Amino acid sequence: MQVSADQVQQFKDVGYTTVDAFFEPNEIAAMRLEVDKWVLNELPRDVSTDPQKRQNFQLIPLHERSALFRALPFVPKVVETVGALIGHPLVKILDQMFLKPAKVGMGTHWHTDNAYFHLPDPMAGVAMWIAIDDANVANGTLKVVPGAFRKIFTHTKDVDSDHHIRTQIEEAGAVSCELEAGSVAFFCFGTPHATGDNTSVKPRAGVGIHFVNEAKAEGHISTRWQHIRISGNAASEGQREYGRRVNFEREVNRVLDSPP
Ligand SMILES: O=C(O)CCC(=O)C(=O)O
Repeated sequence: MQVSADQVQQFKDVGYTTVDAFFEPNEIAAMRLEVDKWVLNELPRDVSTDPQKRQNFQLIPLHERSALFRALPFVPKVVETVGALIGHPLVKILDQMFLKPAKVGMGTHWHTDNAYFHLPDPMAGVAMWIAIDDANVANGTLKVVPGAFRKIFTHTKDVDSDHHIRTQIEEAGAVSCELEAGSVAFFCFGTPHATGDNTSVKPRAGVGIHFVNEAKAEGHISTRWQHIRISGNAASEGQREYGRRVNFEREVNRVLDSPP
């Protein structure tokens, strides 16, 4: 198992935890190549409202674009870890990539995921945020507010983004999650989080994948979201949803063998 009992306890107590080197170097190298391919094909969209000033590129969903990311939620270490945090049966409801270009990369303002997903229990859902590149304060890594996941935060339209919402946070209580590429942050749907501007000279990408405990969230998962069964009796390794069993290792090798 990739996550320790202390990390699981931290998640349950304060609503987030981080796991260093969650993915192997070859796995994160393959993810990086997928991001390069998307950028080459101009798939990520700038969602900022003032692109002359700052830009925030987003690609959503990923599973339609990438067999690698289609398979990733089914990887045993992902299933075990997410299951240890929120319990089984798991469904994946969203996958997306954020890319902050060098110098002009714009952060994503403070929000909780539950402001989008509306689950009665904010601990019934978790986001897995994967550092595709080394993520630090200078390039706007993920920030979270520990221990605030049961509070209700009012959200309003984010005027810097064409579709996001945001809340206001007292930043003094926030923690920056500095993560090397391949490391991961897990935070529950109630945890306020944000990313900062990328002031560095290199672009920085992160992937967010959202999971829900289907039993705890029964009747509350909107049909707006994906519904990919990852664990439990109805899970089929992707056969039901994609018509074929997924295989992450196969996709890692395929991507590494044919870079864009
Ligand atoms: O990477 C980002 O800029 C934002 C990620 C995020 O807020 C999310 O996945 O919910």
